[in-house]
Amino acid sequence: MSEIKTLEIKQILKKPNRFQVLLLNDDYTTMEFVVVVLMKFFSKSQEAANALMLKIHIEGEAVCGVYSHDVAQTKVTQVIEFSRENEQPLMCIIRELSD
Ligand code: TYC
Repeated sequence: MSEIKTLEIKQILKKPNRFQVLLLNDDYTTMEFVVVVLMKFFSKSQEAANALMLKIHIEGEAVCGVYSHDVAQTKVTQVIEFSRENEQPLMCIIRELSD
């Protein structure tokens, strides 16, 4: 099979890359604020947001959602912007999922 045909087939079969969005723990962001962020940007219920916030607080980080690169980057930008507007140092990062 020609190299071009192989490349075309690979392109068609390629799974779209997925990206985890994580929140990181810190000593200053309030627990209440993290719960608000999880509900507002990651569509978590109050209970799920509370449990996830505590997981981040204890373990240092947690995956809040998995998205396409575009959506993941937008979440990070929105969360960081919203945090700085509210004088919170909360950090949000992207991690590429390896398949
Ligand atoms: N560790 C913070 C505190 O004790 C709470 C916190 C939780 C901060 C999760 C950031 O992503 C975070 N106030």
